[in-house]
Amino acid sequence: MKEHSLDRSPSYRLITIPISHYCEKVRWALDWLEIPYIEERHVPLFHRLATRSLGGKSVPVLVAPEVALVDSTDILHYLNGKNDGSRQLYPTEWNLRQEVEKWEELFDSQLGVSARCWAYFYRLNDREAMRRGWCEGTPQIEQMGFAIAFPLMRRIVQKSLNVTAASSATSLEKIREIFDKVSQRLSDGRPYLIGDKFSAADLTFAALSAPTLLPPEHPMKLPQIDAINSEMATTIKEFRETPAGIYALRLYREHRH
Ligand SMILES: N[C@@H](CCC(=O)N[C@@H](CS)C(=O)NCC(=O)O)C(=O)O
Repeated sequence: MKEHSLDRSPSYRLITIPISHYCEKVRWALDWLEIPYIEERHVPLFHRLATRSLGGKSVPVLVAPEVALVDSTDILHYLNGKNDGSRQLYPTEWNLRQEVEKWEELFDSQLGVSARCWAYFYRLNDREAMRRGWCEGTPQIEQMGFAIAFPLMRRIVQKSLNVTAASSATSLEKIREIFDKVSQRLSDGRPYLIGDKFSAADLTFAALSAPTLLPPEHPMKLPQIDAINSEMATTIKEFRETPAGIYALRLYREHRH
């Protein structure tokens, strides 16, 4: 369990799988809004023991004093009003807010799913990489479960997410399409996707594209580019050089502390 505040009793508990980029989206939102929380990490499959009783399946789940929220976007909406108001993830102006939500939905429903499938295609067979991504900061007993059952866990994840050479290729096309869309949007020199402020749309793009960019400021220890499969590394270098990639890496540098 990782405490992100000096406060002895934060009101929020964030249930995660360490490497999950949807969890990183919420972790980043909490950090950026400066809301104290405790992160409770689980190894995949074991996470269900924590999420089931809270009405969810997937992570992230945010347990707040009055409610448990089981979807990253619902969590961001909820958190937006929970800090001192000096920072907002959604603009107050209705039209701008609609736009932020539209981009966020595109990233949630397409980029996140595609980036995960593409990255797992290269990483899932690397037991040590998966141990780092799935086990860091999780309970000892779950880490023992990983040590014993990794081959089975890998098969379940492979099957449930349909990770194959063909689906990875299709996912890569989708990621490129979204990167092109974002690059196009930024081509007039704007610093952020909507308006002149960092918003949930920017945060979601950067967090969900992390598997395709490996930002150095990511709070998980992501692999060095020289240590991964060369085909994957070449594609990451390509993404890093696109306007969308440069922008996401800048967001990590400037807004992820
Ligand atoms: N729409 C959800 C998606 C979350 C999601 O796909 N989480 C994955 C981890 S990246 C997960 O928990 N998978 C395991 C499961 O569904 O049991 C959100 O935005 O919170």
